[in-house]
Amino acid sequence: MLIKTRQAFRDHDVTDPAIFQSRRVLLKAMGLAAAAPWTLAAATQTRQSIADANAVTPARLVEQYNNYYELAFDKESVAQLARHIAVEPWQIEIAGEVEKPGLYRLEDILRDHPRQERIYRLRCVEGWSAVIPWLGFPLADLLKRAQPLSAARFVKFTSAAQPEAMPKLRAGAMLDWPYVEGLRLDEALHPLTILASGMYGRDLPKQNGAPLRLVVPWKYGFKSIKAIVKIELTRRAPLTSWSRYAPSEYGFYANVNPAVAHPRWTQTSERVLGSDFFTPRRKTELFNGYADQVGQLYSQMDLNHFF
Ligand SMILES: Nc1nc2c(c(=O)[nH]1)N[C@H]1C(S)=C(S)[C@@H](COP(=O)(O)O)O[C@H]1N2
Ligand SMILES: [Mo]
Repeated sequence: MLIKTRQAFRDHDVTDPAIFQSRRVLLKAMGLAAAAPWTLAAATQTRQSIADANAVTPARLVEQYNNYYELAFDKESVAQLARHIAVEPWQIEIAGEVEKPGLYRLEDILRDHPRQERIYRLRCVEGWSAVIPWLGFPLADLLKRAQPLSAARFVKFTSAAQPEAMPKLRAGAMLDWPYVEGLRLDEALHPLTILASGMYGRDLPKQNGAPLRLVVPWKYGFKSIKAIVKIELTRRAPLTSWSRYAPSEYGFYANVNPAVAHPRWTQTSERVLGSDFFTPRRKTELFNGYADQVGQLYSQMDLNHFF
């Protein structure tokens, strides 16, 4: 299925016997397996926990646990700090290898591209994930309007730089600001790739990338750049902020892949946001579960390398 709708997610039965099994092993180790009621409770709870891994994450968690390095390097203070970001008026520059470069007003873009709900899993390279109902439209629709020239092969995205509102920009800390990300043109044109201006049925909170952010669900979260002010079509792969900072840790492609470890930690599993101590970690899937839709894009590529 191309797009996981809210309904499809609820109906999806994802009980995983392997995890069910490991839970019983854990209980056995705790000396509890003999007690039938406990086992039964554990089984029920396990089903519940695994089902939760596919349930939409509560909005409050997604709004209060954020990576936004312009603001802070921890996740808990981002929501408060984000209040100072100015999001009105907002313009997006479309530049580079296009027939129709120019400054586009956000309200015009949103008027011409009605929002659809897309429920995607977001998998951060740090090893956690959340299931988020975005409101957005295919990036392809906007790019096609600007009419890419035949020389265009990549897309470079740039985030807003507002030093008054962004402490880490004032400090010149960590990354080379503004935050820059990029996609190959065919990735950018893929129907799963969206520009989101909302989530959970409302406009995007500032900490989640208002007023407009990218969402590329089969790649690690750092590709999903927030507060976009510029989209440039280029001939060469742009140098992205995280690749520049640590090329061996954050590649340009950054496709979710449980078989390729980050140099400092494994990527085989992830903590589902909202999990408690007893919730098993979720097994990370190749392309974050979207292999059927996007695997074809990488048929020529050695996936055993972290790009
Ligand atoms: N401009 C900008 N965009 C960004 C980031 C950032 O620090 N700055 N962090 C990225 C990372 S690492 C992740 S995991 C996601 C987090 O999105 P969320 O806070 O909406 O969950 O945003 C991505 N987009
Ligand atoms: Mo991330």
